[in-house]
Amino acid sequence: MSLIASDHFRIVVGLGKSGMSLVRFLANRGVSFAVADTRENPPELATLRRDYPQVDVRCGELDVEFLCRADELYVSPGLALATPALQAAAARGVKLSGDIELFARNAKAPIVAISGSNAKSTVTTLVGEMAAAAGKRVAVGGNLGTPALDLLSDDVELYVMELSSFQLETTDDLGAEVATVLNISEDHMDRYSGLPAYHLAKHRIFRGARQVVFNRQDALTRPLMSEGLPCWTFGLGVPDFKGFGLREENGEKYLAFEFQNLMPVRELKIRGAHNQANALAALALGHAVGLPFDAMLSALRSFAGLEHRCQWVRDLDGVAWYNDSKATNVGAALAAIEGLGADIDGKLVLIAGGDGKGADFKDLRDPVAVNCRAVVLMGRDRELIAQALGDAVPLVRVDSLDEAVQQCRALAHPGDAVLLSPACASFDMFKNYEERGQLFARAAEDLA
Ligand code: UMA
Ligand code: ADP
Repeated sequence: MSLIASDHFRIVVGLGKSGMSLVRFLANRGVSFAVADTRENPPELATLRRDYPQVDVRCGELDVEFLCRADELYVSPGLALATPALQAAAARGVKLSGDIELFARNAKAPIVAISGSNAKSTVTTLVGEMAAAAGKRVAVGGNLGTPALDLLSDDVELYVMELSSFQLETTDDLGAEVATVLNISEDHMDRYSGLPAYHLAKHRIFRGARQVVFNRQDALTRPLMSEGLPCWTFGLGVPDFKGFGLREENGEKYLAFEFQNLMPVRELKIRGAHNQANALAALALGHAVGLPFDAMLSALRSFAGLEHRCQWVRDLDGVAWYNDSKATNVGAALAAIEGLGADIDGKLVLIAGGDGKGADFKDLRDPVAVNCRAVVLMGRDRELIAQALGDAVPLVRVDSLDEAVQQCRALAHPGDAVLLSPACASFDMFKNYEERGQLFARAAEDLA
């Protein structure tokens, strides 16, 4: 049974990947709906017109009267709920919802739900690989990759979902088997009034959860109301009851659960303290849903990390080049600067800048002063970063990524590493972070 009333009229607002998944879901269940998008030519318009020519679609400025014909609006995570037309419709009694709420109402298998400012994709992928190694029929997606509704199937035994704060804003009752917020640092400040509002959105992930996982090193990840729920924890310190952490024995560092060593840290292919935390988080989530340790550890041993996350590109004249294009906020760039900075003999030459999404860059100053030889700045918000860094290290301004790569070649000494870790979104100069990372890697590979 599909848990969706068929006598109501819906409007899908936003015709990107998640909007199109909503269209398929609603059409397959015979629900009547229309589509709206503020863009004149939304990405999935041609697909919609080809596959569902009968669906009424309105492009351009949202029309409140049109929206008010619906009982419920399914709003894309790309559109702020504060959009005046959406608020006007809500004020007239139209319910605002989203694809994840519908997914949760219709999923028949347990859900592992993962949010956080950083590491979501890495941990989601890891838990998915652990479940597959344990022989589970697992579906992995959400903010990462396949939209949630496209994953729904009676064959699935476990859903592993990466969820963004935008998706959670329209989700009232997720009902996950286990939910986590991995870490919280400033991101998307162009969509939120401040950190408290962003924190509240993230914490909606715990609604209806049967178990929770939180980060012992980040108080903001603790669920506000978890009394009575089984709580598992992770962190880089020595673990205690129900905790995952690190233990040292005979000079060897181990991933550990409670009082038991699980696996030497050196067997992980993914590098840096932040990735040890990610491995521990994945173990905690997998353990909560009953995955056996042997399968989880074998998945951990073979996981080489995701593209664009502190990914090694090449060595040239004693300088290593790393692509961390996915560092779209300050917290992610800090993890890379501190993690990689501690791992190399020399210094970092950092490429930063882009669309800062309203962030405050001041936390970059001290780690940059300690770890960097120079910073090459590009993109729309490069002057905001320059102001935050002050005279910590030499700053070089450039107008293109190619120019940035040339400058890094000239600035780096043998033993140094060049790191693209922009602390910003890419949309001011590139299609997305993948394109930025690919162009960087190509330019670095082309250096003779
Ligand atoms: N937009 C409009 N008008 C609209 C609708 C969207 O101008 O009516 C614009 C907005 O600027 C928006 C952009 O289009 O940012 C994309 O919106 P969309 O509705 O076309 O997005 P989808 O293709 O459905 O992609 C969304 C997620 N995008 C966002 O949350 C911005 C994808 O996450 C997600 O993979 C996909 O659903 C499937 O679930 C991407 C992302 O950048 C990877 N997420 C952010 C992040 O990870 O930081 C949260
Ligand atoms: P998300 O899906 O939340 O963006 P990713 O796994 O794609 O997370 O990683 C995004 C960025 O965050 C990468 O640049 C990566 O180096 C950095 N990162 C990974 N793990 C952590 C962590 N535990 N804390 C802070 N930053 C991290």
